[in-house]
Amino acid sequence: MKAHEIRNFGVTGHCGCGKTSLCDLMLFKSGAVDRLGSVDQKTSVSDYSPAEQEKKSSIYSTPLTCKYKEKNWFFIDPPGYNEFVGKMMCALHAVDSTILVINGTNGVETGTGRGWQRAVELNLPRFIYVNRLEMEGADFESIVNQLQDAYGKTVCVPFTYPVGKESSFSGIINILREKDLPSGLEGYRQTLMDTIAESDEALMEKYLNGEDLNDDEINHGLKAAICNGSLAPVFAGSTAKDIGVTELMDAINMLSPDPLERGKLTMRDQSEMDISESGPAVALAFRSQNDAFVGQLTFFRVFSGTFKAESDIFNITTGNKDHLGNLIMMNGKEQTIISEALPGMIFAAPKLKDTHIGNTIASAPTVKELPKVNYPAPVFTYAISAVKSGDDDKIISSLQKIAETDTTIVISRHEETHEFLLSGMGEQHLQNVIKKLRNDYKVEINTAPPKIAYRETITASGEGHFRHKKQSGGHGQFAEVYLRIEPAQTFSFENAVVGGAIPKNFIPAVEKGVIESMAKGPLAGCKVERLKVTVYDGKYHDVDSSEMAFKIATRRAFKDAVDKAKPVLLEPIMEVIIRIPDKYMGDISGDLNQRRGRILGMSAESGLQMVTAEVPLAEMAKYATELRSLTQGCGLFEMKFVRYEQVPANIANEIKTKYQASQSEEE
Ligand SMILES: Nc1nc2c(ncn2[C@@H]2O[C@H](COP(=O)(O)OP(=O)(O)O)[C@@H](O)[C@H]2O)c(=O)[nH]1
Ligand SMILES: [Mg+2]
Repeated sequence: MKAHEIRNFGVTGHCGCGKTSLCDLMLFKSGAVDRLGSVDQKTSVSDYSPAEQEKKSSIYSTPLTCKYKEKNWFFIDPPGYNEFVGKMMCALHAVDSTILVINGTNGVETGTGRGWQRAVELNLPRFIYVNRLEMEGADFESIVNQLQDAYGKTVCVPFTYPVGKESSFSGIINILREKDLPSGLEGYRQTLMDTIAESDEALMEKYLNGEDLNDDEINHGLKAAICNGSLAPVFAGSTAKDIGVTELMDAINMLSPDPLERGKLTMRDQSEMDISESGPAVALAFRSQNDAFVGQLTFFRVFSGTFKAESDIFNITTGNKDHLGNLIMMNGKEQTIISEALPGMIFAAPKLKDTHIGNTIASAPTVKELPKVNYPAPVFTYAISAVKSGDDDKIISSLQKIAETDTTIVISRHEETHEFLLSGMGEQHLQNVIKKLRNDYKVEINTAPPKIAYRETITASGEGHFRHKKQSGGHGQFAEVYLRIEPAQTFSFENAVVGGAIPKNFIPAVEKGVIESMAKGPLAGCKVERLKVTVYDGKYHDVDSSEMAFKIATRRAFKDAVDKAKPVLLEPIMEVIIRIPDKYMGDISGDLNQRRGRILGMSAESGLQMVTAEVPLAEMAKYATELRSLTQGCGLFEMKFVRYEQVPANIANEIKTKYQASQSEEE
């Protein structure tokens, strides 16, 4: 095998558009398998795991391989569901181009927009395959219009065109090669020829002189345009009827880049590295798997150089050494042992000690790290606890194991609420994690909505006073403190005591008392912030005063001051970005209103509507699930914290009442 004979691509698109079926058909047509796999009959080469067969849909990014007309293909079939978006993003870091599959009856969907956008961000050439055209209601022309509106009129141009429609869809016309092109399609040929000419000056000159371009020139121009993103050729087809797929496969061979044609690699530190078969070897770990069936496997994409079996490697990301034993070429669950892995190849390595998803491995320690793999931030969180006490450590270590194979799972402990949090891409995503904990790790957890980390502050100045005096047996306790508090941007503490009313050595105790009080505010037991505290007077007693006495007096004086300073509750406000098909706009904005949200802007992006809004976190707890049902699974969202804002009075009162009730219960 030679690197320039390798083609490496990922298949993307909305779930259910037919990605996996296309992969199965391509494997069959290439002769890699002698029976056509089927998602529906649970015989798919790609969706081979029991969980995928049960679901009849992809859960993992499956590496596949075949030889098609002299080219060795390595391709990845990632899952399309929102909750698996992290896996799709990792997979796209491992490929050289993409096939974006579109459901011919549905057109551009959120999964389409996301696949397109990720490919653009990663500079991946895009081939578009409009599938299911034999179905009733499928309309190629209107999908082309949609694509052109969304991604550019001269970018998404039909390369093949359907003959017949719906049940009479019987074949395709090749726009560039067809001798008697129907007159309505002339415009597409013209656009393609213009694009080809624009890709290269010599071609442009010839073209403008009215000379015909030969096949090599046409292919050269097409490939250049596809590689620089100015053309995303659109293919018409039906996987079910095996129409249009051969043309797509031939185009992959002829028009997609080989692994040496990426130019230079731009590394994480922006330095550049030449790609070659013979230089230092570098690869990215894009998936890891540790399940009962195959044990631990890490999947890599080689970017440059050649990795050998039984060789030492350097994990550039962690700085540790590791060792490659067997190199395995994967085709679904089929494993073939290989002796070396070239640029463009995808291979798996068993039992690596210390190499995780996103890590860069290399044959030499001086190789730089590959660009960072960006994962989406989690959007759904449970507060978790062990069902059986004593299981805590086991739960954490099991979750860490699971998170190693799924980068969108995050385990954390909240600093303010002290809860253990399990975060992911949606309720179903986390339910799957819990199922895995139960079945594979034999531990059970309770889940609850996470507490909101409210905060408290004051809106006016206030003074507080407390005299702590206690006579208990021997010597007593005595301290008296006067505090002034006022709103400020950040916290500060000032000592304004004159004449030694409180001796200097007790001032630190006063400050400590203030800081301790601020950890648990009087309104709802939350962190208090944004205020300046001044101690300006007090009294002490030679024998009975102590640090403890001053801390106690300070706490009570602080509460007294806060009560008088018009205290309010603050809540975290999130910036929320929602991507939905146009038709859900009305429902989504109405729903945001109900959540006390403020819409900041709307715009079209990658064929979808993008809504930017600010919404209190308290209203977003179940949004992942609710957006799903509002949009029939089509909506996507992401959110990040922006700032704290005052909680409206009616809601603040509810929170305070609840807190006071829980306090009196405790007492
Ligand atoms: N009618 C029809 N169904 C198809 C076609 N391609 C795939 N399907 C069906 O669409 C469903 C989803 O296909 P799958 O390949 O799992 O989609 P994925 O989620 O994109 O991987 C399955 O039931 C397939 O049999 C097609 O060309 N025509
Ligand atoms: Mg699939």
